[in-house]
Amino acid sequence: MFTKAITKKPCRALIDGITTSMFGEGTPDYDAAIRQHDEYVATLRELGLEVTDLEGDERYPDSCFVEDPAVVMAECAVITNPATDSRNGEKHEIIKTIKQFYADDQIFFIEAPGTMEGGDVMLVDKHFYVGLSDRTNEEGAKQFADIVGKFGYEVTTVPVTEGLHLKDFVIYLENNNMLVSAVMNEKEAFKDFNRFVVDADELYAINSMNINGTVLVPMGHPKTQKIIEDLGYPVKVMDTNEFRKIDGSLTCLSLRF
Ligand code: CIR
Repeated sequence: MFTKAITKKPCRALIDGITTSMFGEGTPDYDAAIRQHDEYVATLRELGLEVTDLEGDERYPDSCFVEDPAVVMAECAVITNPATDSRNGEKHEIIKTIKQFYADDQIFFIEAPGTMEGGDVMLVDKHFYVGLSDRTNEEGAKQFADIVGKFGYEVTTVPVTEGLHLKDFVIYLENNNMLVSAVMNEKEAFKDFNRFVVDADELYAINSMNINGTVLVPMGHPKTQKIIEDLGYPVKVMDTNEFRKIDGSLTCLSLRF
């Protein structure tokens, strides 16, 4: 069960967020992004989480995507080392909030030349799957494995070849169920899971998010929504369209623990 989340409001500089346009074209609208973010925070609260919603930070256009500068779990928090210049400083900000929830000896760091972003980190029980991507390198994954290994977690690395982060292409829904892209469906690492392949025209909906049994699904993906509903999960449809324009999806907007 998740009891807490950290979120951060979008800033006006969001329009300068990094994008590959892999999921959508255009420039985010700040006011619409604020409304969508407010709804996201309200939904987490409705689902029982105590949410610390931080103020926007104009120095970092992508800083609402708090999932990337830290990875949190019951025993510890890992401050990552975001790979891009415009995002790297986010780690110095998020640690201030992490320190409200974790003691100094529970906080660890990925150090250069290691890079990592939380969007590449997926937890299944006591097993982390870490995407090797443009944002997370082998050295980052190795440092992460050394840190979390002390707490009994296993780590398996998975190459990310289709776009930004691992969790854009595979997500764990609990109960051994996973949403996967056709590419992730072929990975040995995921062979023992019940895998549900999401159609290419709905790839963005792979990044759905199970919060204490309810699955948040991005608006406009009826086939994926049906897969999730047919599995028996209550679904809450979320509008994330402004974040989607800069490669942002549901999990990236929070740290959950
Ligand atoms: C970036 O390129 O870093 C942002 N525009 C999007 C980050 C999305 N993060 C995530 O999925 N964890």
